[in-house]
Amino acid sequence: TDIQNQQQLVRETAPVRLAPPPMYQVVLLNDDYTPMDFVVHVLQRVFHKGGEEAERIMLQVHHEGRGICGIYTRDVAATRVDAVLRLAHADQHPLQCLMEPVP
Ligand code: NFA
Repeated sequence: TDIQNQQQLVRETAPVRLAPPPMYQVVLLNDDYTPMDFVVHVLQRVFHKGGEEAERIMLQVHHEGRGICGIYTRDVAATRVDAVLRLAHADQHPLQCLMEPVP
């Protein structure tokens, strides 16, 4: 039967190994105008960070110029970048956010 043939194929075929998908880090950039509280809010809302972690990332961006919000597949990273930019634009903040491939 078809099912018996299929089971035989499954047994005799080497297991398919998929390459892991390319990953992207979402990066937040510092600026002189976006309020710290707003950045913390964005990190909690978009990246599901707790208060302490959100504060830590915000301060890293503030002091070092940039910081990683998370590492995701391409679609998830792009959606989160878009969410950040929309929230910032809606409140007229210049906050910038981008994604880059993880080496
Ligand atoms: N540098 C901003 C300020 O002093 C705070 C900020 C942090 C902005 C992280 C953007 C990203 N208000």
